[in-house]
Amino acid sequence: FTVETTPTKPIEGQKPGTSGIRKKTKVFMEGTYLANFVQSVFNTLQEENVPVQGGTLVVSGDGRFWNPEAIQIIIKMAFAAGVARVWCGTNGLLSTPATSAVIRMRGGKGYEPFGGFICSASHNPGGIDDDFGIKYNCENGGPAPEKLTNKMLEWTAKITELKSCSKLPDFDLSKPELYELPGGKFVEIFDCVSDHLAVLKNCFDFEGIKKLIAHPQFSMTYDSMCGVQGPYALRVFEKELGAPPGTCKNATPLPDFGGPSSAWHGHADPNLTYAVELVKEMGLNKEGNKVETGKAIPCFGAAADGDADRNMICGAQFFVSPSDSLAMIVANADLIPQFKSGLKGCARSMPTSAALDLVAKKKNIPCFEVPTGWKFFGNLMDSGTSYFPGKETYTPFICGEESFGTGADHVREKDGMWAVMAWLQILAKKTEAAGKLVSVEDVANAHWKEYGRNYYARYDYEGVDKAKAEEMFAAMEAQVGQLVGKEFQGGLKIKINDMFEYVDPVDGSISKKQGLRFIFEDNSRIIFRLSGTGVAGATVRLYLEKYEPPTGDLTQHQFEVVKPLAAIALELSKLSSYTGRDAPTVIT
Ligand code: VG1
Ligand code: CO
Repeated sequence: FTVETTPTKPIEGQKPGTSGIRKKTKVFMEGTYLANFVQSVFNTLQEENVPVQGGTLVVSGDGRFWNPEAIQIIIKMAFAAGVARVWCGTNGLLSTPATSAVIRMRGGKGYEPFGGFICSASHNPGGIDDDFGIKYNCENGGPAPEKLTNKMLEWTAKITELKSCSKLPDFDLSKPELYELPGGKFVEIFDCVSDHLAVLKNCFDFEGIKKLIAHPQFSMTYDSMCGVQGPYALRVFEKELGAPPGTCKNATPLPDFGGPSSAWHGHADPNLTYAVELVKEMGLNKEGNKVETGKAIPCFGAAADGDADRNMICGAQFFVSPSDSLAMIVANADLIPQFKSGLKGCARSMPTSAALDLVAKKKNIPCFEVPTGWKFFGNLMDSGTSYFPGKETYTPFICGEESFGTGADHVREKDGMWAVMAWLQILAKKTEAAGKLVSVEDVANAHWKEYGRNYYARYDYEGVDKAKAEEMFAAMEAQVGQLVGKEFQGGLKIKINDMFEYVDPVDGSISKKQGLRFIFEDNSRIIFRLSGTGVAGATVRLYLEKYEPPTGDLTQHQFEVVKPLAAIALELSKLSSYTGRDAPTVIT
């Protein structure tokens, strides 16, 4: 087969954001939009001496609209770039954490992949009128770091030609198969679940969790929200762990994640606002308040987003905030076999609550604070760690974000399934030790009694005018430092007011302007950031946190507790006058 070269011109705005590039699907479908970006990635890799020639590349996605077409385009471009083997999950499906597992672990046959493309806009809605996206992950299985994504952006601005083996026929991705092409090239389609499952089996005691699931008083529900998690959930929960049929809801991946007619309007984003079916089944409403359902409420409930790297954890009529979930998993890490040699460190994104820091301090392990986005955890996890069972270099590490992302160094992505298994493992061990069923709420209450509670909420102002939002941030930035010492209602006094900047402790790279912080003397925090995953206008994120010590009132409503802070935040930012908004679009 031959390589066709066609001229092209740079397309503006192909800047990778917090996690890959995301645009309206129709933008991706137009002309050579996708091809321009993919070629820019290959050009970057070649410049960086990544062994693309003769190498192995993973190409899959979360099953959203236009995934199959995009995958065929990428395969043909990959061969033109010199790739020898392309690996795809069945039906072109691989969850984001599974892609990471495949890149890291499937290479045992002498074909270590140099990286992978994930066709996904993650928690953004999918469909012809919604969002599409693409992320590139490196040979460690993690998202490309900023120094690489910056080079990709440079290439998108100077690209002149595209290379593709466009005469090749499309490949049938529907079942496991090895296609051999002339010139020693291969396309291999393999079961999308097994590699990730094998990794999870190294992390957890499946037999112990099985016993919990079989406990006569235990019941659970899991909502894949029509994202890519469906096949993984069915296999892990219903097949491996013996949960009854029907435990997994919305477990067939759909190109529009259920679309406008679904209860979550095709927005497969597991939180109190969008995970409508789960929230209802767990006897809650979108404020996290208890609601009577007239039905038996499961003991445990969880959900995943479109590409299954996010998780939401609930007990019966009980919501666990993601920052708390992270801290609670770390606090109980000794119950998880993965950490049997001891947890060596942990990390959180800057806006994530400091609940984790309290646990790390008590356990005497290092706790890192990185900018928002999983790519910043990679270097920390790679420094002195490698997860290949049987090798001593394994140095376990747990990371998480307030945005429903939790994971560890078994892969280099946040992992929705891992977080759920971690909770089930903790409940299983505690139940075994107590001789009676221990609930999610029991674990949370015990945690708060020991460490105190970091009441937390995030307000999102979606689709605001970008120029206005930038003006608002510029005004706050201009004032940085001047507000220290200023006192607000309730005696709250500003201790630190800065723009968060991160120096990577491993490679020294610097990331500036990662969010405005107002930290008060009692360690309450107000943080402002602009989202880097949206496709229309700008999204302002406002993060609010107030700490209550173990001796204080631990039973209040998290959204109520932070309201006075929200009032101060609006005063500090003049958000209403800049954006014209008097209420957030989503509170999580
Ligand atoms: C958001 C979250 C961030 C997360 C990112 C990708 O980014 O805040 O914590 O890592 O989404 O998640 P931003 O820039 O919009 O705040 V996913 O599941 O969409 O890959
Ligand atoms: Co995601």
